[in-house]
Amino acid sequence: MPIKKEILFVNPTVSDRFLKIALLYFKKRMSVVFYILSALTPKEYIIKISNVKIFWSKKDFARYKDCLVGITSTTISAKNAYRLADRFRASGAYVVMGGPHVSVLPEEALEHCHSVVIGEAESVWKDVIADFEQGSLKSKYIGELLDDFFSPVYEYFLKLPPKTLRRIGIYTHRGCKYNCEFCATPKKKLRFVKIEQIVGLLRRMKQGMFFPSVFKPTIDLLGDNIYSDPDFAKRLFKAIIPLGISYTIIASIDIAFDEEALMLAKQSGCSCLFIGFETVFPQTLPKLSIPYIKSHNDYIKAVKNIKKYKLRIIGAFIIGFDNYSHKDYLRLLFLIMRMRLFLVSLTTLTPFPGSALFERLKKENRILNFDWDKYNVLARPVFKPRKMAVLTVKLWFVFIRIVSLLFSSMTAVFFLLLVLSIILSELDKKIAYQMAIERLGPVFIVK
Ligand code: B12
Repeated sequence: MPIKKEILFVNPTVSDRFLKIALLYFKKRMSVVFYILSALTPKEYIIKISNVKIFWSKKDFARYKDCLVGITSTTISAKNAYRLADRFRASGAYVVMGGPHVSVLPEEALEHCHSVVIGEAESVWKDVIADFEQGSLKSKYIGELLDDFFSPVYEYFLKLPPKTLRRIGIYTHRGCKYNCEFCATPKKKLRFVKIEQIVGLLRRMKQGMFFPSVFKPTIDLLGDNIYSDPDFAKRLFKAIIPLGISYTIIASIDIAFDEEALMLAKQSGCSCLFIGFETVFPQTLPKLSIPYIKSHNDYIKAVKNIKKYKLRIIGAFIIGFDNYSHKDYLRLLFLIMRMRLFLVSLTTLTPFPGSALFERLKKENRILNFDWDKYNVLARPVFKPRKMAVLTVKLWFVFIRIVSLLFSSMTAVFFLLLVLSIILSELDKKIAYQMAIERLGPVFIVK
């Protein structure tokens, strides 16, 4: 088969209008996946990345005839991902898909693409490239979970422009010590990036910044839960202290009762903790049923303790649990009002394929909709709640959303910044710039 040594990586957008706008904000952020795959691709390939592009023309598809097109997908972007895959495949491109959604439902994806990478790609991407060159792409590649998944790509990342690195953020670990029923990637083995590699990348990120000691870069330290291993978290915080950066991090609530961890987090420049409180019934979730949290009232103590160290909190709550009555929604509302968080993230309980919740609700015949566009966490539940109607849950969602916006300290500023940054990122001609660096092989961001 004729092939061109050119790859287009696509991060598809979603159908929901509100989420689409929110994702435009994240357009400035780049998915780490494509840089990992670029690092593992032979240097002679020309690589292009398309991040949440909304308008596609016929030419965009025709351009990649005989090329490899890699598309990532979550559940809410799955339908868009499939639409794009169909059009690329029809235009003569070789389409490979990967990501949490297609890893669970590879047969569904194979109706739209040539190959699916199931699980993590680091161990199999070289085989995909070799088979593409031989004209013998397999339908499925099953990725192993490598313990040291980052070392093979570290040098590549270290050579990326600091601005690009800042847009990607740093993945400090993969996996989580907890196993929540609603998690779409449950029981993922816990693995960490070496602390010296994280520090190396953070140093690189600071390069070229205007007075980095004054205008500190705010960096996202990404991963499921940094407090999965308290010892790792503390060693990491200590190592970051001399760097003088500001960062945000995701952690489970047990960090609130570890004074040493909170102090080190503050000293090392942590500005904000993203914490999943999820429910007013903490004892029903393993990750919240720690000895310190006997009821939702103990959340207030946890929040106070974190605030003592002047750390901000983005608190995540989920609407739609089976055991919620109207009284419990009111309780949740008052709880959010009392907590006075920096920002409140409110989502509807969504049974993502791959989660234990999906399997349970499917068995109970309670899933109402398998249209993935509807799995957007902000809409009405896609399953039948036990105690109330779907619409009632949606109304509670809207009501609590509005009130919680009024009671989080950053809401107005956040929305202003969101709108501003969308406008700025659209005006930013530099989005279509070439990021080629010698010896890395060219990587282009396409509009
Ligand atoms: C960080 C993060 C975010 C960040 C993204 C920041 C960024 N710069 O990309 C933000 C805050 C924007 C975000 C938002 C959302 N997120 Co999120 N997020 C995560 C998190 C914690 C890490 C994702 C990540 O990048 N991991 C590191 C990369 C390297 O891993 P990976 O994506 O799995 O990719 C590997 C393989 O899947 C494969 N692969 C992936 N794509 C491709 C493509 C090709 C071509 C190939 C060959 C291979 C391949 O290779 C990669 C390397 O091994 C995950 C949890 C998790 N454990 O994955 C949740 C997760 C991805 N998010 C999830 C969800 C639901 C959301 C939201 C809907 C909102 C929410 N929960 O509030 C939004 C929607 C965003 C969207 N576009 O769809 C779910 C997705 C479930 C699903 N089936 O769709 C996850 C899995 C959480 C969970 N455990 O349930 N999220």
